[in-house]
Amino acid sequence: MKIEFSGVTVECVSGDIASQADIEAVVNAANAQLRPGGGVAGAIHRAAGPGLDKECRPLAPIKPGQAVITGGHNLPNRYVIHCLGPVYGVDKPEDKLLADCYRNALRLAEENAIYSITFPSISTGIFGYPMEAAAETAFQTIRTEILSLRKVKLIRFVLYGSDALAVHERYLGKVFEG
Ligand code: AR6
Repeated sequence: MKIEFSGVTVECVSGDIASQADIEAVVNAANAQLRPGGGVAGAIHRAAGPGLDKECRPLAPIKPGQAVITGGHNLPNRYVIHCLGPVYGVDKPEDKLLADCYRNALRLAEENAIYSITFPSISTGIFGYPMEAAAETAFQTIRTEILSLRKVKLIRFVLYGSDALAVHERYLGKVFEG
């Protein structure tokens, strides 16, 4: 499913965030130390190779809501934007910190003249954020931020599995068309 809003395409697909070869910047659901770990971070570091871990070390630690940018190394993407999402029930207020992730990632993309960016559903795996609430916050933040974007023209959410895709499609419709 895709929508157009203020000249920007926002779309949801199911798949693997580490296999989005047509996208310039891939967003990592990182840990504070920017180390490989599991989930999205594991998939991204595995595909990128050890050069990414090495580039990340001097940039760590990062705080919840923060985003930093590196090269893509062996990934098919030119850049990786690493975001630390809130741990649900621990880092508060969760919705503000999650919104900060999306806002800061889009601002870094804009500063680096990035045309296309792909997001996973930050914080909804190991960090335990309920997916519906996370999807609503993500799309509301993106809707507001799109109005200041000049370079970014394609925003793709890559979801793991049909349930995650269905939730995100529902909120994409609700926030942009509802
Ligand atoms: N492609 C797309 N989505 C994925 C993939 C993938 N390859 N793998 C998992 N997901 P998570 P978090 C989904 O746990 O909650 C790491 O160990 C997953 O189903 O990767 O922000 C880090 O090192 C879920 O919906 O990120 C941190 O310690 C979503 O992506 C911690 O986990 C995010 O799951 C970050 O936890």
